[in-house]
Amino acid sequence: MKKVIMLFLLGFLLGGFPLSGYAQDQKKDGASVEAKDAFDARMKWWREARFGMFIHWDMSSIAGTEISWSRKATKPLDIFGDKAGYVEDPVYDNLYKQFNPVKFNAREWVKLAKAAGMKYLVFTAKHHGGFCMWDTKLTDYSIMNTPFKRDVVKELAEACHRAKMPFGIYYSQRDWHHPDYGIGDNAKYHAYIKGQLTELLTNYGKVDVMWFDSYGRGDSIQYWHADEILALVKRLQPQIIVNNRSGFFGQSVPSIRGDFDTPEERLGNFQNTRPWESCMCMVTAPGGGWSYRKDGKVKHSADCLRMLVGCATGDGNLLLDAGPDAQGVIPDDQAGVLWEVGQWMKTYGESIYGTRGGPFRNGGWGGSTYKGKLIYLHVSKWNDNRLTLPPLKGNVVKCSVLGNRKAKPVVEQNGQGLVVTLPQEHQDKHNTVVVLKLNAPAENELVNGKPL
Ligand code: H79
Repeated sequence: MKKVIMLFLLGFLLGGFPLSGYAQDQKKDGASVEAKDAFDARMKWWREARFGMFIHWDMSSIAGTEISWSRKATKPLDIFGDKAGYVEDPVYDNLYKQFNPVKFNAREWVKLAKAAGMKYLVFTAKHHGGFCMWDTKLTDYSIMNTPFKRDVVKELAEACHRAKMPFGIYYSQRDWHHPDYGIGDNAKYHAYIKGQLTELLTNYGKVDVMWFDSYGRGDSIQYWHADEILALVKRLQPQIIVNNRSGFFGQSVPSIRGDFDTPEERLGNFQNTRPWESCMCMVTAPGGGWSYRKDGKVKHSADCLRMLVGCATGDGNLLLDAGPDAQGVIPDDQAGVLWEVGQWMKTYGESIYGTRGGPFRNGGWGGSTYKGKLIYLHVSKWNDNRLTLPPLKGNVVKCSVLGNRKAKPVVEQNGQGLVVTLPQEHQDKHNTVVVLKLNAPAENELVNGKPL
């Protein structure tokens, strides 16, 4: 009996005061700040992964217009208002009745992500339009009321678990379909969100990433109670990694900063003091390109690789987005780019995975990553056949070009700087990866943690 009471008390303590808080946020009450070691341990796989797949998908793929944004309705509280209305509400709101993506195969998606060299996957369980891609008991506006009737979140979670691919859930707190969001009974909407998150974080095994996407206007804490929601998420999945959008992103509140920053549709700046992840579309289309777009144009694989290298050299991750079609298939043009990216990663992946950005600050010439005693210079722009960088403390004991055994780069070092020379014939037109081996850990080159 005593044991039961103890356990109950412990549960209450764990629930009431989440032990896993945030390393960077010193709470004033001194309670429950996660130690740096624990934070680093929790973030380890994610940091090493560097590259993940984002998937935006629901019945908007039938119209081939932008997910949620193309629903013409006013978007209550949304900071951007109604700028991308294409589909009349009665049409958009009935699309789901025809949604029957019979070619959907979760394992194929995971296989494709793996082939691209992606190390985790984040899926839109619910976007701003409010349609739910799982078997939720809290609304009828879900995949279970389509002709398809299959729990897509469940199938994806299972496929990821089976492939040992960390699985993340995107959940939009904005919900332009729910009568209580922003304009109705806020307490009811708050309960709805908590109920849905409880389903998502209880019924699908381990969830590795929680990707929120902000509320519309309103105080993150007083009105939206984002701190309470975050505590619930952490209680249900203690090791989960949460982004910085659990509140209203127009308002920065330390207690809900989460674990990583989220530059959107742009590369993040160099930042090694706090993890970050750029989310970017593989497809370019007016007003978006996140979901399947019939008017979309897929980017070139070289552009996607530039984005990935830009993130890694800036010490961040890239979450590259794909938009499957109404059949449930990632279209050939997108799949082709993913495959090409994967081919590159086979040779050059060691300069991305498990590295940190630096010790040189990235810039017009390219950028660098490091791991142990190795520095990987990702050079996109040579000055004829030379690259000049700030001096290093350590000695370069070996220099080579990744994927090109014939190239013999020459390194000269002195107090003024470091000069790498490589004949043009060995320069890659997009990115030459030069490997410098030092006689000491590359991390020592940082000055008070800052890049050169
Ligand atoms: O899910 C993706 C976007 O739909 C979502 N976040 C990513 C991950 C997002 N929600 N809000 N925003 C992005 C910011 C709003 C951008 C906008 Fe627009 C620019 C709204 C109006 C102009 C996008 C482009 C929608 C219409 C045009």
